[in-house]
Amino acid sequence: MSSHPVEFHPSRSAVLAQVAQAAPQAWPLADIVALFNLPFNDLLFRAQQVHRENFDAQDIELATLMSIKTGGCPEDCGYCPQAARYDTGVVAQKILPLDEVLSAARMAKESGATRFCMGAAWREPKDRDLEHVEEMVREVKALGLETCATLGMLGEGQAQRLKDAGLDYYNHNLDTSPELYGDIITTRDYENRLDTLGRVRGAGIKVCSGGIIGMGESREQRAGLVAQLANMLPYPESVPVNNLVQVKGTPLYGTDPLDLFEFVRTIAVARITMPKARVRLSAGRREMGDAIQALCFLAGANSIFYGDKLLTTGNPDAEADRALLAKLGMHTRHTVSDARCDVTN
Ligand code: SAM
Ligand code: DTB
Ligand code: SF4
Repeated sequence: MSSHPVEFHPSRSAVLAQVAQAAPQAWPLADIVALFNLPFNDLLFRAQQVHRENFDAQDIELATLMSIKTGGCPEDCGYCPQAARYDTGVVAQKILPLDEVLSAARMAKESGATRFCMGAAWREPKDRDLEHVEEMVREVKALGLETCATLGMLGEGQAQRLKDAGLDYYNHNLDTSPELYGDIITTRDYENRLDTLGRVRGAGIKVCSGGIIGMGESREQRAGLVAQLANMLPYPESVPVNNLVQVKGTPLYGTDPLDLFEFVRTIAVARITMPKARVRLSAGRREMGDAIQALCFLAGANSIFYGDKLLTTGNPDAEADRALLAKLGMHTRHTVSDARCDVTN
């Protein structure tokens, strides 16, 4: 037993913050802001160079997303149609039965997806809920798909249970810069997010973490989000960049839409600062059109959500995506292993 009284033990996040202060940052904020400020063509050229040094430039990962538990969430995330407190028309549902999830996973695999992401509108999973998710992970993995889950905050031991079930990735977004976080979400804080990411890492699950842009943040705040991600040791293996999908009834509905060149810049900066990560062109593709998506691929995005629905909002049809990728000469992986995706920074 420890000889120290419990209250003298610094929290995991306090220790991580001290380590972060002591260690030189891989990417000081000013350097990230300077990348954002480059002329557009210079920024894209640099991003494409970094991309080609680390990936096959034509390779794209297709991940299918499924909402395994929709709506009724107690949190107050200002962007989210699934928060119970906003009147968005999303109908709350219980966790889906295993067979429904498995038939969707089989269909996803048949249409070319290599990764299956299961999302739940929870603040955190109860241990009983986790048993269902563990079963889903085991069975989806047995189909030969990579598995990813996003279930909210994880408590002690929960990440390990998911790892033991065969979970490859856990998605848990930082969503925005630390300065803006409290304006968007009040029911939890940044430290809670970092603590869960620490547990995921500690259990040996690959980290999928990114955020949403277009929430009224400044360019410096976008750089602040990238700085948080890029300075993690190691940085996430997978970085979703979502453009806010504005849903009527949420507090962020009506926010001035982001200039989409700024979205492309954010992808490019993520690629340069996290060279081996899968940078995921995530929510908001339906509103982008083919040309902006092609620029995102040029900027280094190499993963998309594939299938006509995200969690509760729309996504381009699979057929439209196949046509776009064919037009651009891009191809998908048909194996689940990709050694170069492993982050060893
Ligand atoms: N409840 C869990 C959580 O918050 O971590 C998991 C599900 S939550 C819906 C997963 C992510 O979806 C959020 O972190 C956020 O980045 C993204 N998201 C939610 N609503 C969005 C919207 N309207 N536009 C873009 N991204 C959104
Ligand atoms: C992520 O970063 N984006 C996805 C996935 N991770 C779970 C979710 C996007 C949700 C968009 C709003 C909706 O469809 O409800
Ligand atoms: Fe709940 Fe996640 Fe939506 Fe926030 S983002 S309201 S935690 S489902």
